[in-house]
Amino acid sequence: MSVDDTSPVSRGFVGRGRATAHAERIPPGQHVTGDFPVLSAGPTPHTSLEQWSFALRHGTERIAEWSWSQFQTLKQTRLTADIHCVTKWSKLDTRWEGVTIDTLFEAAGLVASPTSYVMAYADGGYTTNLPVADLMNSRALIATKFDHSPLAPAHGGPARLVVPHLYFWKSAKWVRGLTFIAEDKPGFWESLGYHMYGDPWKEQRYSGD
Ligand SMILES: Nc1nc2c(c(=O)[nH]1)N[C@H]1C(S)=C(S)[C@@H](COP(=O)(O)O)O[C@H]1N2
Ligand SMILES: [Mo]
Repeated sequence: MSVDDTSPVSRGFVGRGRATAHAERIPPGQHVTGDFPVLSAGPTPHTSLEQWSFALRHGTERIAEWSWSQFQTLKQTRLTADIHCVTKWSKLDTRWEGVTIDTLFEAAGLVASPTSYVMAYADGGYTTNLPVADLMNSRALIATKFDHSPLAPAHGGPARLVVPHLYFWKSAKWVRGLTFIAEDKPGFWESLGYHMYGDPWKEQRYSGD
């Protein structure tokens, strides 16, 4: 929506109208921000593209691994979605580009997932647990671009997981791979009391929610 300066309605009115128009897109307890806050539990790691790789692992087995240049040859998919941080900001219509988990599975020759859960792991030691089902059917990306530009290091560049239908802590920045795990177990924030699943529409912020 654009605001016309010659419009007879005041900006305040237009502002409320805009908020109301998006109300059904805002999960309970969230507010919309136009900014893109940076939330990191530690310093931003800087891995060169030459050193970077992305792997699918199962126990000690490496099912597949791609270098940065190999990763670029995989089918690239665009995803526009609303994101929701557990600290209560939501950002609408964020635009990402990268490789879907479906594409990774196909490229790895995986016809079925070896387990029902994965642990995403990242440079700097961050981890987060996810059901494999939540990563399939183009609902998740390993994103290398935001707003048509290479992903900024502070926001997870060179590559981050994006799973917009779950609270944004599940979208691991600086992601380097997925490890298939036989049983669900907590990652970094989940061990510190965050919810194991994190559905923003059910306000699954903390364990017990
Ligand atoms: N590796 C890593 N990934 C992370 C985090 C982190 O601290 N380290 N923070 C998470 C949290 S709590 C949120 S809200 C989002 C923030 O992403 P942003 O900094 O791009 O807004 O990244 C998630 N992914
Ligand atoms: Mo967060």
